[in-house]
Parts: sequence; structure tokens; C-alpha cells
Amino acid sequence: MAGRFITLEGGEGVGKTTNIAYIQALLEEQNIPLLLTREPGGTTLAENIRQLLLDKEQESIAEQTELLMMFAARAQHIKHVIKPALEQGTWVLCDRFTDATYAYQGGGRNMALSSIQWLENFVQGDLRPDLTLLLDAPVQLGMQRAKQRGKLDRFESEKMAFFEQVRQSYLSIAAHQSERVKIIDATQNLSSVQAQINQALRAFTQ
Ligand code: Z5A
Repeated sequence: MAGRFITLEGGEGVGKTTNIAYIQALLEEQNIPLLLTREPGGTTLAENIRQLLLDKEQESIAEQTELLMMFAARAQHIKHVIKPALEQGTWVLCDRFTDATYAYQGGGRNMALSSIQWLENFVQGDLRPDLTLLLDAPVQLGMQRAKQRGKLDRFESEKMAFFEQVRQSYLSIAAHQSERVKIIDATQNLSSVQAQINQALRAFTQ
């Protein structure tokens, strides 16, 4: 495909949303046509699934249901947004993708990695991110930052042990796929985080 696919990953409050505009500016400086999107979400139906997933007032969601809803939203997103953009030569910058499923449903909820792998192949075919920026910070720090923004959603209301497993899963993915996944130390102040992002993107676009 002509466009490149970049994803942004990390636990709660590590600064993904904060840094998206910065990454957008860096790529647009190089005249790269870019589409910003997010998961779960990115189409009307997938955003509706997102609302259901984040709402903590409804009936409890079985972990199998949660996993299938993540991939249902993803299938819709890939077919209607991500693939058409990449095929046209537009780059796609996505706030979270399947690494989040390995980290949250695999690491956090202890679901079998073989089930996630099967769904990944079924839904994505050979589509995988070309570059992933993993913003990493201790769970406590990310949670403190996330809490500053107000009410916690269904995921953010999980216990610390859950988020620790999520973080360790992300770090394990980065260790095994170091060509694709670049770790950004998100404990630093914003300008230092952005300097690291800049360096990783320049290495990728050169
Ligand atoms: N999920 C899943 O389980 N499985 C999947 O397959 C997928 C997702 C795709 C929604 O994700 C939930 O879906 C998510 C996982 C699950 N769980 N949760 N929760 P989301 O991406 O929409 O939600 P999120 O992870 O909660 O994102 P977030 O909390 O918005 O975090 P963030 O975007 O990384 O952080 P931020 O809003 O940019 O920053 C937080 C605060 O910190 C803010 O006030 C900033 O000004 C401040 N900040 C940021 N960087 C810094 C630095 N460097 N220094 C100081 N302060 C900073």
C-alpha cells in the first residue's frame, strides 16, 4: 500500500492525545498527506461501539464480548477508513490499535493470546502498523495525569494490578518487535517527550 500506517500506544494518561497534534504537525511539515483516527472508533458505528465499551453504567461486559467488540469496531474501521486511506497514499496516524488489544485484553484480562492472534489475522489480513510509538510511564504517574481530566471511564476504573499487566504487555511487545515499536519515555516533560518523538519519526521518514 502506498501510505504508511503509524500507531500511538501506551497506558492511561501517558500523553497520546496530547502528542497527536505535534506528530501531525511534524508529518505535515514534510508535506505528507495524513489522516488522524483512533480506536476503538473512527467510523460512526465504531464510535457507537466505543461508547458502549467505555460506559460503566450498563450491565457488566463479559471479556469475550469486550474482545469481540474491539475487533468488530476494528473491522469496520479498517474497511471504511484505514485501508481506503492507505491505498490512496494517505498516511494514517491511529491513537491505539491491536497492540492495545494484546495489552488490555491479553495482559490486563488474561485472555488467550492465540484467540487474539486468530482475530487479528481474520480481521486484518496482512495489515500491520509500519511504526508504533509506545509512550511508557509508570502506572501511578499515568493515572495521576489521567485523573486531572475528571471522571474515570470503565477501563480507567480498573485496579492498579490490571494497569501494571497492561504496561508489562506493552513492554514485552516492544522487546519482541523493536524494529516496529519505539519506546518513548513519557515520564519526561512535554518538550523532552516531543524531542524523542521527533527523533523516532525522522528516523522512520528518512
Ligand atoms: N482499549 C482496549 O482495551 N483494547 C483495545 O484494543 C483498544 C482500546 C483499541 C480507550 O482508549 C480505552 O479502550 C483504553 C483502552 C481500551 N482504556 N482506557 N482508559 P483511549 O485511548 O481513548 O483512552 P485512554 O488511554 O484513557 O487515553 P487517555 O487517558 O486520554 O490518555 P492519553 O491520551 O495517553 O493522555 P493525555 O490525555 O494526552 O494526557 C493526560 C494528561 O496528562 C493531560 O492533562 C496532559 O496535559 C498531561 N500530560 C501529557 N503529557 C505530559 C507530560 N509529558 N508531562 C506532564 N503532563 C503531561
